[in-house]
Amino acid sequence: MSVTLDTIDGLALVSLNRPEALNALSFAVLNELSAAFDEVAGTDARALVITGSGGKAFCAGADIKELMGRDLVAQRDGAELGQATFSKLDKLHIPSIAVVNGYAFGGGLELAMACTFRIATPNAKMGLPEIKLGLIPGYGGTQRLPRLVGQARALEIVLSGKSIDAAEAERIGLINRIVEGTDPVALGREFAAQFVRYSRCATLFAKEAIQRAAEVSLQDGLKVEADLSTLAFQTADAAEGMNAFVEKRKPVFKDQ
Ligand code: DAK
Repeated sequence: MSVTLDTIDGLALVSLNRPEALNALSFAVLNELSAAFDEVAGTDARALVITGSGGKAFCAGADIKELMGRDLVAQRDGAELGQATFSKLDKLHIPSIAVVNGYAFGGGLELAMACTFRIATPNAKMGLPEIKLGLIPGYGGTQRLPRLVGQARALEIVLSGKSIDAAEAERIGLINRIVEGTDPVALGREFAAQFVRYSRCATLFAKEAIQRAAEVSLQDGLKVEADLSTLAFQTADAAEGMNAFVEKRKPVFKDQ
């Protein structure tokens, strides 16, 4: 298996374990990731952390050697598999964090961009170099990158195929922050600690409302917010949170 799924302290941990190929995404790896995301969706994990093993790469992209020589129908199926897998990740009810501790190119950056958050070590290098292979991104990169960094920067990154470092990625909003350390799991857990204690219901509603902002008009987005914020008031966790404030104690959320 090139993908492992573990649980530590209520966090789901997905690791890419193909260091000899810099964790490149073969179709087998994509299928394993898809199954892992299904499994995570069925657990009560409060967040998902994704890491790449080997210390050199988060993921060097689609497996170039495997992509070669496939016919048009197989390529189309491949693009749909990659997109569907990353959409599953994007739509998980819990936040996900990609820990980019080295290279994240092509499909590797597309995987990271489908996560709710991206953190990176100072040595990280990111890019969508498909143009250098005569290709364009096929696993969501042309759609998620402009939503994160704006159209002009996305065009520059995709049309040049250039690699950008962690400092630049942070500056343009491609990553949330640079983190220092050698244990990617520990870095992911530390980042997740700031939100895992809150109600899963409120977390889900907030994530859903903000993600919808990128897809709908302001008017429709405000309606989504009105609906979801009203729904949040109906939860037991909202009653607990407000009671705890009035009673000057810490809330105990039960995800209900
Ligand atoms: N695929 C397959 N193998 C890879 C790989 C990749 N993406 N990246 C690295 N490897 C393998 C290398 O071939 C090498 O294997 P051996 O030769 O030892 O057997 C091993 O990993 C170590 O790599 P290097 O020797 O190259 O290591 P370096 O430190 O020298 O260089 C590097 C690291 C990350 C700069 C370099 O490996 C590199 O440039 N890798 C390729 C990065 C890349 O171009 N990624 C984007 C791929 S395109 C689709 C449409 C589009 C796409 C997919 C599907 N459909 C319509 C279906 C495109 C997606 C992409 O991601």
